[in-house]
Amino acid sequence: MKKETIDQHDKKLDTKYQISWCPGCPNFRILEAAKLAITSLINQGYKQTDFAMATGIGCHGKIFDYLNISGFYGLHGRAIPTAIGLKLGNPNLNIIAFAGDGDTYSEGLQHFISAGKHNADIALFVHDNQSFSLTTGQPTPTSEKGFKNKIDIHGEKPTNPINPLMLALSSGITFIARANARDPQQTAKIMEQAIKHKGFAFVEIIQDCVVFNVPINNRDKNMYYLDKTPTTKEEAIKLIQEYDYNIGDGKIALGVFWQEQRPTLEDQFPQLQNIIKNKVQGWKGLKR
Ligand SMILES: Cc1ncc(C[n+]2csc(CCOP(=O)(O)OP(=O)(O)O)c2C)c(N)n1
Repeated sequence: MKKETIDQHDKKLDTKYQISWCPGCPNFRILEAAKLAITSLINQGYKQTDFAMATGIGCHGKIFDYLNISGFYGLHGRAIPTAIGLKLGNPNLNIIAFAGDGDTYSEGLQHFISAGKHNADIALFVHDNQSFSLTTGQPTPTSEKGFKNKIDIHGEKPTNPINPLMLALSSGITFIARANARDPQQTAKIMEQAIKHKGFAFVEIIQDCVVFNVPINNRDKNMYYLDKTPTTKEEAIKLIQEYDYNIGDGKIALGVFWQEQRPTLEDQFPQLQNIIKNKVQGWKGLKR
């Protein structure tokens, strides 16, 4: 990971819309991290128009209005296929999917697993507040056991949460990382690495929910950054399993847990190679 940090984001990335997230919501910091990551890439020669996003529906999805890059405000659970569609439409774009934990691990679960298999060259940033927050706090697959809510029969989630990083590893995802929303500088660096990764890059962003999942707030004391990316799956699994997504005193590792290179989805489309090689804008540049 690079040492330098960027303090200020490029103001071109701001929009005129008033932000309607709750005061204190870490989504503000995820937005800031995304702006810092894109600013850093712009400083390295990328253009603002080289990026596009797809979002799901939820509190996280509102980022579509606050980040000035092109994109598609998609459907709940469908940020990943929407992002893949954008990539296949113009493979020269760097596509970012912003999604919620409900979006990704509940309604959109199948897309997450198959994206791992196909290895489309997109980056997925999951705002994991362990709750369906826009719809007022129903449990998602990552909500902790005992999560108090209005839909479980006894008012509490009876089952253990899934560990999305384990799922990512077993789905063959080629870049797997975890970040802390409260630390935009480090999150930006991880996002930057994810965007540069050739293949499907998944960044799980641990996020508090200041209204509907208060017990998970303030876990920073349990978090630490990995010094280096594990080189074996055994090592990666050991670190991933330190945190089981229940509330406890266990350590929560942050950083890149896994990275490997495999042919991407786009590599398998002969039609796309001309577009990629000649950097033409999308399919209209195709010679028929
Ligand atoms: C197909 C579909 N199913 C369900 C909904 C209802 N819905 C809208 S937002 C939302 C919760 C989003 O939760 P999550 O993805 O975790 O994002 P958060 O609000 O926590 O950021 C749900 C269930 C919907 N809009 N569309």
